[in-house]
Formats: sequence, structure tokens, C-alpha cells
Amino acid sequence: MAYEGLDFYNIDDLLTEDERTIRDTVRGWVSERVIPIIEGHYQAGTFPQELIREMGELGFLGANLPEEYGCAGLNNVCYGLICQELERGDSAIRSFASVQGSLVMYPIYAFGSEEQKRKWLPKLASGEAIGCFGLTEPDFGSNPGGMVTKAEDKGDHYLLNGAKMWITNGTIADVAVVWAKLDGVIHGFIVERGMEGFTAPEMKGKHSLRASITSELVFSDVRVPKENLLPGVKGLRGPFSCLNNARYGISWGALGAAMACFDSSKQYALSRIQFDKPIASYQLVQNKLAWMLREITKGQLLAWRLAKMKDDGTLIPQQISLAKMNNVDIALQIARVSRDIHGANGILGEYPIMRHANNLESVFTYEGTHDIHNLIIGRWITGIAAFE
Ligand code: TGC
Ligand code: FAD
Repeated sequence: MAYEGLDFYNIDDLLTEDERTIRDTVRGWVSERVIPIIEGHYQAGTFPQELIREMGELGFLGANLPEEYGCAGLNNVCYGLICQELERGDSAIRSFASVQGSLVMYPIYAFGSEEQKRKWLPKLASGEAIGCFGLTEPDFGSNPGGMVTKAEDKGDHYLLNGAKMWITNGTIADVAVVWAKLDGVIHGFIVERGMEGFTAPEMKGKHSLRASITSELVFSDVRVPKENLLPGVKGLRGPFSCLNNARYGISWGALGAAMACFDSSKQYALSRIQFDKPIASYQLVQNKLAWMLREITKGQLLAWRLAKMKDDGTLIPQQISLAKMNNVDIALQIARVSRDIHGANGILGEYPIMRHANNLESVFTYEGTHDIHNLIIGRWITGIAAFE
């Protein structure tokens, strides 16, 4: 039976025909190309690289950036729906698209020179080139302002030294947008694969996002040409502006994972017989399903409203924080309850549940931990920063 999603509050009525068509295209692609192979990649700890060019051809990469640079030029509802459907497949697939589009293409588009845009955006949009985003360091995760990676002005080039950690796509990336301090102020640099002194070893041993590549980035006296500095921004506003876009996409993406867990739970509960009846006939199980539906429906309304405000240009970062923290939180809880409904079968790769639950542990932490988003909202309410 084809996957139909969950739409208890007729949110489809709020979408245009084009938006629904795009959602259905991504949904069909995920059913056909991602779901049959993703568990194998998860078990093997590999990313399905053959999907990258397909995602490019279908317009999933940098989907909300302008057509002028080879992108699809879609609105933010479409971008959100793409994230939702990709993450129904696996958080690794949405992560790939988030990093490529929101964290690599966006800063080049928003802060890059015209030459940088022409050189990188079409290749990144088509999937011919792969990008990564280096902000986090071993000792500076939630507090990236403390970073120690630094660039020195050497006249005709910058000399880059330092290390980044937990970088999605790092090992396979052709280009890294790296944030480093130049005279104590954070700037963005385009570091290219093959530059002498730049290595990106893969991090192994993850129990979460196993179908995603996560890497260190090591810079040892890397000579970065002057023209590779992103000229349009300095300070933390640069990386945080990228995070606004990626966090926005995650708000939608987490719903995709939650909807996959709900769908599997409903089917399982209807077919699993215990004490001579389907477990779906017991009040306790119905309570769990009703709670999932309730939380997903609220999350969908948050995401849709967020998209409208983003398209109107009225969205503030604190509103993104609310949706990111809420939707990831409920998705993670739904995945855990879903595991319970599936009983022992819930731990098997035959069902997507444990994979989503484990992935969502990372999503809860990356792009600002749950509590960092609490503190961002707390600062907005009180005017008092409680980070330190
Ligand atoms: P703070 O003093 O608040 O701000 C410093 C400057 O930045 C500006 N700013 C923003 N600008 C645009 N958008 C935002 N959301 C912004 N938030 C702050 C701010 O106006 C200020 O500008 P200026 O011109 O006055 O200097 O900075 P802080 O150091 O106190 O930091 C506050 C805090 C904790 C909220 C922040 O550091 C934070 O968000 N930490 C979390 C770090 C994080 O999210 N890292 C994510 C790394 S990337 C990643 O995880 C990718 S996973 C991808 C995947 O695989 O999908
Ligand atoms: P910490 O900052 O050490 O936090 C640990 C705990 O302390 C958390 O519970 C946190 O909420 C809490 N805490 C921290 N500060 C405070 C405070 N002031 N008040 C109260 N509680 C606090 N980064 C990139 O730059 N690029 C990427 O592509 C990328 N991809 C990632 C992929 C994966 C799979 C993962 C797991 C991470 C990725 N990250 C990436 C890194 C991610 O953004 C960081 O892990 C995240 O920002 C948190 O940093 P940390 O892990 O160092 O945790």
C-alpha cells in the first residue's frame, strides 16, 4: 500500500497544487529510491552516494535558492515539504540536503562574491559537487564563538590552522565552508578538497545517523587564496544566518520521521494479535496512537505557519528555535513510543523505528541542542541571556 502521510487537520487544503505536487514527487522518490536501501546503508555505516545526483536533478539541493544559479527557486513551503519527505526516508538523507543547501549553498549565495556564486552554486545544485559546513570544534559545540581555528593574513593568501569536528559530509566534500577567526573576528572561508594541509578523516563508531558521513576537518598550514574569503559577512551572524535556514528545514524534517513511526505503529497495532485481539483494540494502545496524532498535527501547524512567515520575511530566529526544539522533541518521543508499540519487533531493522529513534538523538543535539533553543527563547522572553 502506498504511503499516504498523515493529515488530520486537512493541511493539504493550505497547500497550493504545485506544493502538493512537489511533496508527492519527493514522497514517491523516497518510497522508490530511499526506503528499499536505507536500512542496509544504516547497518553498513555508509551513505548512498548514488542518490546525490538524482537529488540534484530533481531540484532538492538548495531548492529555495534562485533559478539564476541552477537552483529550483521554490518557496519555503516547498523546501519544508522536501525536508519532511526526505526525513521520512532517513535523517541522513535530509541532513545531506540541509547541509548542501542551507549550510553551504546559502552562505555562498548570501555572502559570496559573484565569482564564488557562479563557480560553486550550479555544481552544488546539481550534485556534481558536495559541500560541508565547519563550525563546531572539539571544545566548542554550543558555544562556537569560542572557536580557536584561525586564519592569518599572509599578504597574497590566508594561512588556516585548526580543527573542526562532527562535520556532516566532510570526508566526501569537494568544498568546505569553514568558519575561522581572522584577527579575532569570525569569517567564512571556502576551503577546497586537495588544498595542501587539509584532511577530512571520517568519524567511526556512531550509533546514530549511521547512514550519514560525519568527519573531522583538520587544517595544518592550509594556504587559502584571498579570493576564497566570503566577503559579505563577519562575526557570528554569518554562521547563525545559515543555521536559521537549516533549523527551519529540520522543523519540517522531524515531522517526516515522526509520521513514518506513526504509520508503522498504526499498521502494526492493527495486525498484531495478543489475547485474541489486535493490540489496536486496547485503550492503552489507542491512547498512544491518539497522542502521536495529536503531537504530529500540532507540529504540522507550527511548520506550516513558520513557512508562511519565512516567505513573508517576518520570521524571527526565536520562532525557528521553538519549532526546531518542539518538532524534534515530539518526533523523538514518538519514535520511542512507537518502539514500544512494536514490542520486540521494534528493535529490528525490518521496521524503521529504531533507526529513526537513534537518528533523532543526533537531530535533538545538532543545529543547537534542545536546551540551547530553550535558552534562546528564554532570552527572548526575559531579555536576559542565561548561556553563561
Ligand atoms: P549572540 O551574542 O547571541 O550573537 C552573536 C551575533 O550573532 C547574531 N545572531 C544571529 N544572527 C542571525 N541569526 C541568528 N539566529 C542569530 N543569533 C545570533 C547576533 O545578533 C550577534 O550579532 P552582532 O552583529 O551583534 O555580533 O551569540 P552567543 O555567542 O551568545 O551565542 C548564543 C547561542 C548559544 C544561542 C549560539 O551560540 C548558538 O546557537 N549555539 C548553538 C550552536 C549550533 O547551533 N551549532 C550548529 C553547528 S552546525 C550543525 O549542527 C549542522 S548539523 C547539519 C546536519 O547534518 O543536518
Ligand atoms: P555541548 O555544547 O558540549 O553540550 C553538551 C550538553 O550541555 C547539552 O545538553 C547542552 O544542551 C548542554 N549545554 C551546553 N551549554 C549550555 C548552557 N550554556 N546552559 C545549559 N546547558 C548547556 N557541526 C557543524 O559545524 N557542522 C556539521 O555538519 C555538523 N554535523 C553534525 C552531525 C552529527 C551527527 C552530530 C551529532 C553533530 C553535528 N554537528 C555539526 C555538531 C553539533 O552542532 C554539536 O554537536 C552541537 O552544537 C552541540 O555541541 P556539543 O556536541 O559540543 O555539545
